[in-house]
Amino acid sequence: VRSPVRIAITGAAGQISYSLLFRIAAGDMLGSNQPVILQLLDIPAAKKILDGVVMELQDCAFPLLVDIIATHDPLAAFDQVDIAILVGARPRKQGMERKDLLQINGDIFKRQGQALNQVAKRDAKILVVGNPANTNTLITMSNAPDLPAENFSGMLRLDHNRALSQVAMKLAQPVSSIRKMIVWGNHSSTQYPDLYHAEIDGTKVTHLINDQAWIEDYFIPTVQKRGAAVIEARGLSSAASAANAIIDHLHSWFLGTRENDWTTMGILSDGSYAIPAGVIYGFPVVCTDSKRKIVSGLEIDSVSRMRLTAAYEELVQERDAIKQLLP
Ligand code: NAX
Repeated sequence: VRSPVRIAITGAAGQISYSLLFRIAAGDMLGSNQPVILQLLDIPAAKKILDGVVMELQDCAFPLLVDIIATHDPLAAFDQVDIAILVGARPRKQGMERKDLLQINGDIFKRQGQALNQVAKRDAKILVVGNPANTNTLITMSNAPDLPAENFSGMLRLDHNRALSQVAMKLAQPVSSIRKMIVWGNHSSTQYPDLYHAEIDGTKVTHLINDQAWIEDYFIPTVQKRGAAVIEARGLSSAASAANAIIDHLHSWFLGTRENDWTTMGILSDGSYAIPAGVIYGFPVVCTDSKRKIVSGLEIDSVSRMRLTAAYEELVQERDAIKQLLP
């Protein structure tokens, strides 16, 4: 029997977690032979709800769920963790500027980065979901200097999955037939869902679609604005699909991407594709043996280049706005 993996989840009383925790405990993320310990963090004001979530986890009698810890102390939640999924953040309230949100949430991720640095396993892998996800990843990573930078990522998998589904519906093909999708840049409306490398059975998806207007006027904006469309329809932001993307992101990271394919992760830029080092940026990555590598050598045409640059510039602005949170 394998020893259990310790997984911290922050914002554990929130709506994404309500779709996430049960799937992790059921084995969807790390496989049906991998026991898990859930270390759940939320703020004191959410204690009663968190207690209820713990009751429901207990009531599922999941064979893989070895233990549950529920706490409002980051040092207890991150103690000896192998994986930390940082979901918890303050939602944007009416009248709040994006800048205010950056500051309030940035401070949460600064403190959580420091706590991870103190008590997480030295090879822990950290996924940041709370918005603005890319910049929060940078803040967390920068405040955890003893943990390797390559073990941090921001989530763009929901955007990646949204892009796959739009193409699958357009071509009436199974989602699994589509390979080599990319969503470059920021988890925001400047993201660039890039179809120009995507293939089905070795044929370029752009040839199969053969409709430039659909790509420019429908596909790209639909994927970019999907989060807002879900809020408009549901009155709440994406939750089950976000939880599913978390499962997919970590599944790919730990169990590998499939052959002749890749996925999108927000990772620290290293100069690849002429994106200067020092921001968390969506890149195509291949994962093997729990390590990831940016796919190299893809051609970027001039129109795509403008979109890549726009996303980079937004990330630099976000970084400038929170630079006092970076040590
Ligand atoms: P909810 O408001 O339902 O839940 C957030 C939870 O975090 C609450 O229980 C709250 O008490 C808790 N929390 C607040 N401050 C905390 C702290 N300092 N430590 C621990 N917990 C804390 O939000 P939910 O819908 O679950 O969304 C969570 C975050 O994910 C938001 O920031 C949201 O914007 C972001 N998203 C990111 C996505 C991505 O693709 N990267 C997509 C979905 C989602 O919009």
